[in-house]
Amino acid sequence: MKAIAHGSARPHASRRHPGALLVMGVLCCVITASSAAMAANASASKAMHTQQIEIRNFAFAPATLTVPAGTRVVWTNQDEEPHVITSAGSLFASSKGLDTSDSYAVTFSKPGTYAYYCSIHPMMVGTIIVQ
Ligand SMILES: [Cu+2]
Repeated sequence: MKAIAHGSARPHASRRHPGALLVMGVLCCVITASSAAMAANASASKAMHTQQIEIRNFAFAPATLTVPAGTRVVWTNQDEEPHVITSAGSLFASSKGLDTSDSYAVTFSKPGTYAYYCSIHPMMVGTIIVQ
């Protein structure tokens, strides 16, 4: 019993120890958090390289899309009608006729303004601004 009572003087010593462990734990958390943040950044920049454009109700959404150079733009037709992505001025290759749920992808590596339209429904227009 006396030994346990004597041990009550120890909490000072044993307190320091958990403190050191806590510092190590915090450092460990900081390192883990920063590598998690780096991983998140990596996936965010990867996601930035693909942008989706929906074709719905005879319109492109968004109609105007601004992207950094190197971005892959993917059009997906959500309409029952077929659509054809056609570059105004033939700056990029035209798609084939896109049926429902079909996609067409173009990677824009050079900065510029790329107007396009649907060759079946020429009133459907869109613009991609590559920076
Ligand atoms: Cu169309």
